[in-house]
Amino acid sequence: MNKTIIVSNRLPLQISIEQDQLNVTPSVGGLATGMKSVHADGNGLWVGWTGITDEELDADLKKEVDAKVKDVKCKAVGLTQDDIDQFYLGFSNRTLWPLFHYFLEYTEFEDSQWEAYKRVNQKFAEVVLDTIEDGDTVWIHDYQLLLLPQLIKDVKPEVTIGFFLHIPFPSYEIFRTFPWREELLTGMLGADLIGFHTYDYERHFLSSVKRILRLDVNFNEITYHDRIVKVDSFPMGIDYNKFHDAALEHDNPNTEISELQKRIDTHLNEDGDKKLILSIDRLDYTKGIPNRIRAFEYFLNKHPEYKEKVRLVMLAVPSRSGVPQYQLLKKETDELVGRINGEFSTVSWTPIWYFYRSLPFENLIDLYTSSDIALITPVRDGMNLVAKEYVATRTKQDGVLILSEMAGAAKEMNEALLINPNSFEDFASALKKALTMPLEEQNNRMKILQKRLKRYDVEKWADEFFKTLEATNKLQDVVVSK
Ligand code: ADQ
Repeated sequence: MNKTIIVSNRLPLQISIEQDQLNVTPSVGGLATGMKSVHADGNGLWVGWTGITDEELDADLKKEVDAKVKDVKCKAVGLTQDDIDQFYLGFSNRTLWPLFHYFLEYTEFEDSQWEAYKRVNQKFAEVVLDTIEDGDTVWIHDYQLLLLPQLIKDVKPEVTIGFFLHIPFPSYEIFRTFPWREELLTGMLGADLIGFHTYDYERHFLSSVKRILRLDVNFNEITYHDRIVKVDSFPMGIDYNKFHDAALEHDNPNTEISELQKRIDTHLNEDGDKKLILSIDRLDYTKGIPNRIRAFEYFLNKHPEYKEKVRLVMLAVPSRSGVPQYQLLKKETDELVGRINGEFSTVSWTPIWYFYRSLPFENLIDLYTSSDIALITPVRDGMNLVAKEYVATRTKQDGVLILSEMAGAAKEMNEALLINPNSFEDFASALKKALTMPLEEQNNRMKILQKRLKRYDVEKWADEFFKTLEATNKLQDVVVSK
C-alpha cells in the first residue's frame, strides 16, 4: 500500500528531557491539524527534527526518542548544534527569511551557511529516501527545505512530490540578488506541484523561473526536462471550528474564568466605554511591531479624546532569539512600550499592556473574545493566521479587524479595514473608523468573513492541495506516454 510522507523542519511534537525522563507530547498547531487526515491515515508518516540536538542524546536516549517518535507515526532527522547554528539560525533565518520578506538589508550571503543548508537538506533526503518507495507521495513544507524536492526526485523519480511555501516568494528583482538562485529554483522544481498562499507569490516564482532558468512556462505549468511542474495558489485556512467552539465555550457561564480574563474584565468594568485593541505576533521584524506602537502613539496624539478610553494589548511571542536582529527588535520594542507608557499613563490607565511570552490556548481565546479591534499590521507576511483566528472567535459577529495589505490574508479578507502599515495616517483613520463603526456594519463584515473562513478551513486547504497533487501526477502519466 502506498504511503504519504509529510516533511517539515520541525516535527509536530514537543520533546523534553527532565531528570532523564523523556516526555513526548504532540503539538496541535495549524499545520498539524491540516495534515491530520493525511497523517492519521493508516500509512502516513511525518519526517522532521525533534527540537533536540544530537549532542543532547546519548545512544540509549536516542533509541528511546526514535521509539517514542515512531509511536506517533513520526521519524526523526538528527541535527547537530552546528546544523542548528548554520542551517536554521544561519541560512534559513539570516538569509532566506529576510530576503523572501524584502528585508535585503538584513540578508547575509555566507558560503559556509549555504554549505550547511545543502548538507542539512541532504540529511532530510536520506531519512526520507530510507523509507520511501515507488508510488508513494511526499509533501514537503517551507523555506528550510527548498532543495529537498530535487534531492528526492533524483533518486526516486517515481514518487509524487508536493511542495508548499508558507512565506512570500519575492519579486524577481529581489530574488535575482540571491547568489545561488539557479540551484534554489532547480531544487524546488524537483516537486510535481508547488503551492503558495497567494497568486502574487505564484506569479513571482514563475517570473523567476522564466527569467533565471529560461524555462518554458505555459500559464501555470513549467516544462522541466521531461516533466511538467504545476504551480498554484492555496491560501491556508485555520481550524475554524476549534476557535469558534472554544469561543462559545468561553461565553458559557459555567466555564471557569481565567486570571487573565478577570484582569481584562476589571479593566472593562472600570469604565464601560473602554475598548481593547489586540495585537498578537511572534516577535519578528516582518510583523511591523515598532511601527504599530508608533502609530498608536500618533493616534493618541491626533485623537486625544481616546486617551483613557482605549488600550492596546500587545502579545509578542519570543522567537529566534539566537539571531541578532531579533535581539535588537526586542530591545526596541521594550523601549518603545516603556516610553509611550511613561508618556501617557495616568493613575488609572496604561495605554499598552505588553506580554512577551507564549500563552496557553485558553488565554489566546480570552484575548480574542475580549477585544473590540484586532490590529494586525505586518510589513510583510506570507499569510497571517492570527487575523483569521480573531474572526473565527467572534461568536456575536461584532468586532473589527484592521489588517495590513502586506499580509497574504488580505487577499481573502476584503471586509476587514485594509491599511498600508507604513502610513500612520492609515492607522489613525482605520482605528477611528473601527472605534466608531456601527454594530450593524461590524456584523455585516464579520458574517461574510466568517462564512468564507469556515468554508475554506485548514482541512479543506490540505484536501485541495492533495487533490491537485494527484491530478498533477496523472498529468505526468500523459506526458510520459506521449
Ligand atoms: P507565523 O509567522 O508564525 O507563520 P501566523 O500565521 O500568524 O505567523 O501564525 C502564528 C500562530 O501562532 C497562530 O496560529 C497563533 O495562534 C499562534 N500564536 C500566536 N501567539 C501565540 C501565543 N502567545 N501563544 C501561543 N500561540 C500563539 C508562518 C508565516 C505566516 C503563515 C504561517 C502559516 O510567517 O505568514 O500564515 O506560517 O503558513
